[in-house]
This record gives sequence, structure tokens and C-alpha cells, in this order.
Amino acid sequence: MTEKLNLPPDSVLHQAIMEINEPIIFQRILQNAKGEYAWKLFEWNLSELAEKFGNVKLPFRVGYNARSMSPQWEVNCPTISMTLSEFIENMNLNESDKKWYYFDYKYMQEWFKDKPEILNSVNWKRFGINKTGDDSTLWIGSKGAHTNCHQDSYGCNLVAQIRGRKQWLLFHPNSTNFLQPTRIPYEESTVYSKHNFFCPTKEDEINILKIKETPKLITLEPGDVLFVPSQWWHYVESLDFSVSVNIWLPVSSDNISRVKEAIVKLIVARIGKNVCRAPDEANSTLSYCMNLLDIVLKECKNMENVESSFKRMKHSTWTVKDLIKECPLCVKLPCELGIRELEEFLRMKRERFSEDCTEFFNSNSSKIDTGTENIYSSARELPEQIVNALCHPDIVNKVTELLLS
Ligand SMILES: O=C(O)CCC(=O)C(=O)O
Repeated sequence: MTEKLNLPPDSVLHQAIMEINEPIIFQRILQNAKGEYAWKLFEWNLSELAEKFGNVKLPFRVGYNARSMSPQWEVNCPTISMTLSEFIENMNLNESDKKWYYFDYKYMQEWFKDKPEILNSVNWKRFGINKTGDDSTLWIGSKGAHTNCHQDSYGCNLVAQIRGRKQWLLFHPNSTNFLQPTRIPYEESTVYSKHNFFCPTKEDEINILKIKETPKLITLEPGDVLFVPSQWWHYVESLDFSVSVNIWLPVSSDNISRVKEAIVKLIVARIGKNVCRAPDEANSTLSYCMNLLDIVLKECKNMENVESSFKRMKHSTWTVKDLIKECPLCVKLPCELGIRELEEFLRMKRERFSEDCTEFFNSNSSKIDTGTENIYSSARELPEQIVNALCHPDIVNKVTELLLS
């Protein structure tokens, strides 16, 4: 099949993905001429997979297949630990379960370090990348399990769909302002959108429809590999029981992104600690944050050619057109959502649930201690807005530029 589909060699494929800045889908790229998969992970059926995973208890985040006013943030979702076998059994028993379960964003190394068979069941060498499951992240979710719309601060991304289907809605990096970026909840290297794509409100819809760049919609099927270029926003939802694996690849702008992330961490640690449950580093002292910023700034300035790395990044030799010409049967472009289609997509998401779980997420959301009192929604809004204004990508970009000049 490799010859027939006229596939470029691994090294060319690697160069192409590092230079292309549009999402693309590779099909049948991980299969040989006989249609056999290069990864063992594809070959195992569900019971074999459950057997390989053994009695490792996996933490699944739990959410509701229901409406809510704001996104079902991870910090508000309880977690339940199950083996893969228990999870599968649970799913079979509760087909119409109103809850979704997501073992998400888990570095395989951390969970399967004593199971080399599992780590080696993934291999990115087809893309010229000498990495296995050791460097990959695993996602196992039931229908409705989703990752709220966000932008990753570092790298570009290759995602292999192993089982089931997953829907990806992607927005160009220029869409940032209409997506209402927020650093609350704070997550290292993740900028979330405030919009609830799982079940958008009318207000979400009005803002999202203002986005000028046409979003891309993709439903990944088993065997598909999606390339997500650096800085593209994405909302991801499991359409059925789904397993996927991804790897982030470094890009030359990551050094600058490290400075930006350190600035955000400083702001969240100093101003945001009363309005969000920040991770350890962000709770840490001013001197810790200053040291971190000092180190990344020095590293960045020491790289003699920050500017030329920017230029290199922008200089593209491979384009999507080249790649399609090179291997028309293996490269597919995502579907572009025109304004009417986007409107219909959002309407369908909004109207699909009859039940509302806003109450659950309100009652489950953490009380934040201001020192003298616990504050809730309206009293939290101003400090949240201040943190988000200071951490807005436009502001952080400007501060970074000044610091680096
Ligand atoms: O699959 C998901 O739910 C999210 C994946 C994601 O955000 C990523 O790979 O960057």
C-alpha cells in the first residue's frame, strides 16, 4: 500500500508537518501494504486491552451529559478510579448513562512504567519521530467526555485515534479574542476559552459566530492521525467510547512561550491565588516566580537568534497543497464550517440535552478563601477579570516583547 499511495518517506513527512500551519488528517498512514497496523495498540481488541492494562486503577474524571451555564471545568469534576476492565463493564451496564468518564491527558510513562509492552505499542517513527508511548499521552473516554476549548502554549500536536470516534473543532490562532481567553481555572501551559462548546448558551453562540476565520471540524475515526499546528484552539468531544494517543512536538517559538508562561504564573501566583485553585508552583512565593522568570529570560536571550528562529518558523517550504499533491490518498483536509454551518452546529449542541447540571457544578465548585470570607460568583468576578486582563495573550505578548528587547 505504501508504494501505491505514493507516501513520502518518514523524514519528508516529518519536515512537512514541522512546516505546515494548517490542520490536516492522515489516513492509513500507520498501516502497511497489507493493511496491518504498525502499532500493537490498534491490534488489541477491548478485552485484550483490558487484560494488558491489568489491575492498574485509572482515575476517570466524571461529568454530566447535560446542560450547564458554563463549561464543566476539570477542577469541579469528581474523579473515580477504576481498572480498564471495570470501566468497560460499567459502560456496558450503563449504556444510557447520564454521566461521562474521562481518563484524560495521562502520560503513558507515569501509568505503565512497568509495562513495556504497552509503552512500545505506540511508535511515531512513521512521522520521522523516534518516540514511543514513553513520550505520549493517553485519552480514554465514554460518550460525551470532552476537553473544553483551549490553546496549548507549547508545541504542535499529532493525535492518533485508536478506537471510537472523536470530534475536533479547531479555530485559527487569530480567533483568540472572540474565544474569551481565561487563565482561570489555571492550568500550566493551557489557555482556556470561557465558552461552553459542550452545550453553548445563546451568548456563547453570539460571540463564537463573530470569529472571522473559518473553523475546521473533524471527526477522527480509528487509524486517523490528526496534525494540530502550534497555537490552534481546539474543542474535543468523544462521540462514543474512544481511545486516542497524542504527542506534542517542540516548535521554535517554545522558548518565547516559556517566558510568557512564567509571566502568567507570576500574575496568577500573586494576584490570582484568591480566585482560583492554583497548582503548587502558582501558589509559590514571589521569589520562586521571579527566579523562574529570570531563568527563562536568560535562556531565551542566550539563544543568539530568537529573532531568526521566529523567521525560520514562518518560512514554509511545505504547504498543505504540496502534501496533498504528494500523497492525495493519505492526506485529507478537515471540513470548513461556514457561518450557517457553525450556527447549526452550536444550536445542535445547545439543544441536545433536556437536563441541566448547572446546580451540580455550582454546588461542587470550590469556595475560595479571601482571608476574611468565602466569596462566590459576583464578588469573584472582578478579581477574575483583573487576572484575565493581565494574563490576556495581547498583554503577555507585549510584556514579553519588552522584557526581551
Ligand atoms: O482529546 C482530547 O480530549 C483533548 C486533546 C488535546 O487537547 C490535545 O491533544 O491537545
